[in-house]
Amino acid sequence: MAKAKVGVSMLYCLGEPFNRMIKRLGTMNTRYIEILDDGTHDLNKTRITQLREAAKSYGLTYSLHAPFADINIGAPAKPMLDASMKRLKQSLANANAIDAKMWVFHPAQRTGIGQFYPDADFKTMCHSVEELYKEAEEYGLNLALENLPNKYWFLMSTPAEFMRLYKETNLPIGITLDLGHANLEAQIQPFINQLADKIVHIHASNNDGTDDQHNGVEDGNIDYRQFAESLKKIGYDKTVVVESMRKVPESIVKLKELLV
Ligand SMILES: [Mn+2]
Repeated sequence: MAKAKVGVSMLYCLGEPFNRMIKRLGTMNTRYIEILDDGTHDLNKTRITQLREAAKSYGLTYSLHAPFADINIGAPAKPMLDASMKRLKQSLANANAIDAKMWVFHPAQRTGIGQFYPDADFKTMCHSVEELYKEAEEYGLNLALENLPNKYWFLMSTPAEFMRLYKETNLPIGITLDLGHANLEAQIQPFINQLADKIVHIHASNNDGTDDQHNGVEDGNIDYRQFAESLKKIGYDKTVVVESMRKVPESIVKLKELLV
């Protein structure tokens, strides 16, 4: 039977020096590691070499989370959109350089001037997705767009928006289902029921439904037992990445118990 793999995101280490994060990589109780290419952990040549060496020493498989701070693939101002795309393309090259099996990126965010340009953010996002898809394809790299909460002004919080993206771009782009984000919009089951064949990566954390708290998987109102049952039903055999900022080791153990 198909089984999911449990991985972990190094997001929770973003506040510590990159070199300390690197030292943790061989001790994570999983070989599936998501690296975050953002903030003070943005990748460069030296860091890419360090990551490649760690992968070799410990037999690691990486996914890379694209930068998201100040990035907007639906930005209405052209210079800002160009800057976002330039940085994202750099991150795609970084993903290729560390042999990442997956590159995860965020959708467009609404802005204070969006009301003057109805629907332009969605259309701009479609263009950006097409461009990134093309570039990823040249590297032979998988990419997956993440669902984000509408309550934080993001597009792509519901299955309907993903279906519209499929219709308008005609691209078979994968989905990173972020359970914490989906929980804020009561969309976990709708995504699994309606888009099971498109989900290629999962971010796991928990919250109380009010805010994206990134708690350990047992601390919040997402029922991970029920979620594990749903995943087994759809035969999900890809990675479920713990993206908690607290109780990370405990969350890895719990998910392995439920999924593997
Ligand atoms: Mn996420």
